[in-house]
Amino acid sequence: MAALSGPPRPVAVRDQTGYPAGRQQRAASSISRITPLASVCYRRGVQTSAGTSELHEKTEDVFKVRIHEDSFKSYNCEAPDLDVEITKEKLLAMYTDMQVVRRMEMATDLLYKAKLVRGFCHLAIGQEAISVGMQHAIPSDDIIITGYRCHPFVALRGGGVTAVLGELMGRACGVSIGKGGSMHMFTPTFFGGHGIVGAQVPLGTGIAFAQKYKESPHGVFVMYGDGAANQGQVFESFNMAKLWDLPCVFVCENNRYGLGTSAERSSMNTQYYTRGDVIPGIQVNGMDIMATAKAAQYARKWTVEDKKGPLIVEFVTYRYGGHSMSDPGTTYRTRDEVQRMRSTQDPIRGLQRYMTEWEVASEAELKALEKHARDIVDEAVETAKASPLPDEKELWTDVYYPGSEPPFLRGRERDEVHRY
Ligand SMILES: Cc1ncc(C[n+]2csc(CCOP(=O)(O)OP(=O)(O)O)c2C)c(N)n1
Ligand SMILES: [Mg+2]
Repeated sequence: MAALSGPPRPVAVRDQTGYPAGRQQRAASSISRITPLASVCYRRGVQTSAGTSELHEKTEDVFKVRIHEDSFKSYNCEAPDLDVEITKEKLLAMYTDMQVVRRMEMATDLLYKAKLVRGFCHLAIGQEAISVGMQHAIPSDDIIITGYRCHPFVALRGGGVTAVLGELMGRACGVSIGKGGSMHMFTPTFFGGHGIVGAQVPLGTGIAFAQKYKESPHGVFVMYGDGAANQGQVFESFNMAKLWDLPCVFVCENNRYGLGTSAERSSMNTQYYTRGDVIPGIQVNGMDIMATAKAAQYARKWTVEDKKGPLIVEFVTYRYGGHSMSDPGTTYRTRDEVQRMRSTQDPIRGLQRYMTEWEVASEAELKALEKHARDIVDEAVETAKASPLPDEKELWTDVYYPGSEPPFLRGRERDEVHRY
């Protein structure tokens, strides 16, 4: 509510480096302690301010928009063009979805602190323009696979909010019947949720191979973080994907930090869109939903419709929280930096600016949508809390693909044996 009623408009901070002021200096000094500076490739990236696209023309319910000229960079390909046409209906749907996924993550944070969610838990607050932008840009039956920051994708791609929260609380209504918890969540078009850094990249490449083999019309969006980008298996996947020109978009969510360290301290080249060698890439302002949606559309056309093989899409974004619930996220970056990003580059506030300035919706209508999102999440929290724990028999289900089970399965103790 504060974001809607409060006066601060998204400020068009033209931080051409893509990094908040002061960070370069701090990062450079930390790097110099551990590695020769010469090995660090640091180039200017896209700007990452939300709310910098401008309305050009409006006819009835169609908005012709020009994305900010510093929103894309490209490597071995043309950058996406800056013009977008978008309907009022789409803008309203995007806004609602962004509010819902943020509220869902905020509810998860509270449930975790109340010890109703346990174990590992990674929130995507601050990165909503990516999941929601992609969701609205690609067909609902294209496939997405990601690492641990997966809750928004599950909710958006058919799982729904109750099934995410139920799964996190280990309840029977969870999308994996409460047996998986965070990261172990799937829908027919979302292949998880993976806890081993980078492991989903070869899996996603394999799924893309299957699409090509079956001559399916679907693309696969394989997501990974800036930390995961240094994994060997990522480069092996790049190799195979290009060798066979698979319909595979490699999507790097560069939120500038891995687990307890910054991208500059861990990557010899922080321009992740250039790291595919002969695979072209684009770098995208990951805080402006106009840019993220446009980039996802461009990538799909490149890989699926035009069959040009894989493409790397690097979204430059920011996570407001730590890596996981056990990381306060303030030991390797300053509170000021987080605060500055929240108050000047928030993706939801950026979209709010468009909605009011382009007269898509009044402040009152936006407040009503925000309340609607809050109601959806509040109701989902109550439904999930009321859901029972999974039945004990579920311990033995979903271990093997139906029909391929062995005669029996051993439990925790030698004499605890289940016969199928
Ligand atoms: C193979 C492997 N190595 C190390 C870890 C521990 N680990 C978990 S997340 C992480 C960093 C990931 O950073 P990034 O890919 O940037 O993702 P972000 O948390 O920023 O979304 C590490 C090192 C792991 N889970 N798996
Ligand atoms: Mg990261």
